[in-house]
Amino acid sequence: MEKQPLLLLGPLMPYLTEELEKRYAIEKLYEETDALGFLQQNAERFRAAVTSTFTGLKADMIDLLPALEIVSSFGVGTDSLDIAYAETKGIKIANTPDVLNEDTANMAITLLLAATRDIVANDRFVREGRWARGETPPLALGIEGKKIGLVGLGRIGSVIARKLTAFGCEVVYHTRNKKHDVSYEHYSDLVEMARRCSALIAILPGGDATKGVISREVLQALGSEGTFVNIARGTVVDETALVELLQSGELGRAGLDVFVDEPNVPEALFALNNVVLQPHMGSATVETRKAMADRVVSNLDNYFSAR
Ligand code: 8YV
Repeated sequence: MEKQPLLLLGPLMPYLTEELEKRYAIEKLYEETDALGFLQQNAERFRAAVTSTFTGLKADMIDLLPALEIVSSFGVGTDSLDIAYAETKGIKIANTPDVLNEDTANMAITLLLAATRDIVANDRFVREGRWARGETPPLALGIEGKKIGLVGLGRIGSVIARKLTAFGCEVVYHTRNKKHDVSYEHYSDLVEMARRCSALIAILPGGDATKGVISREVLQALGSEGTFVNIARGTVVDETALVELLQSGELGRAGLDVFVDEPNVPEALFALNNVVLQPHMGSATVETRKAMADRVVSNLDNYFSAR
């Protein structure tokens, strides 16, 4: 039976490309020197496409693919996908939720522990020979018994909450609406929650609705003994304020996996000893990325097996 044509909008991990190639007649738009010309000649062939949170899916691309019925996206975040516009065209958008919850939550916990225990600064301390020269690093911070505020309590946030509880932390959360199926204390006022917490962990969706939700005021309320962890999107925090407050010490520590203009990270952070930096590695383990890839494939297989 002839394979269904499938358009890959951006580069994918090799395993995913190989799995798709077994099942579909794939075309790699990102390898076309004249992508627009290619689409003008071939768009009608594609009922399905694959993208990722990094490549995204904007209205102008949707308009160039009039036969599109389904787009399977590698990643759980949908802030780079124009879902509303896709829905007006009757296009189904499928992402890869759930399979990345545990490892992304583990990265949040890792960043919290690495930041509060000064892991990166003390690694540098040893490598620079300062310990051998008789210097002693400053005491770090514990998390046992501390109040940790989650900004967002969705699938991943709920796993973070479970893990923090196992570490003996008191979990509280801020969401627009209180959740009635959880026992954690809800704060409708994020500044108030920040004021009462030892750390904040951002795990809310990216996009216009959450842009700058973690403001300068929130970070100042968290304060010089506070720790901010971002495992969500760079856009959810006032990044300029974050950098300035970390530089001045008005914010104690940070563990950051995401940034506004990835892969470009504010260089002022590089010299700081009170921040841990990661290149958007939340779900980036062998096991989880394979599970995400398998989900991208199953999204498509399930769609076409029902038609
Ligand atoms: C991925 C993510 O690493 O799933 C998401 O939304 O941010 C991460 O899990 C990345 O976006 C994959 O492109």
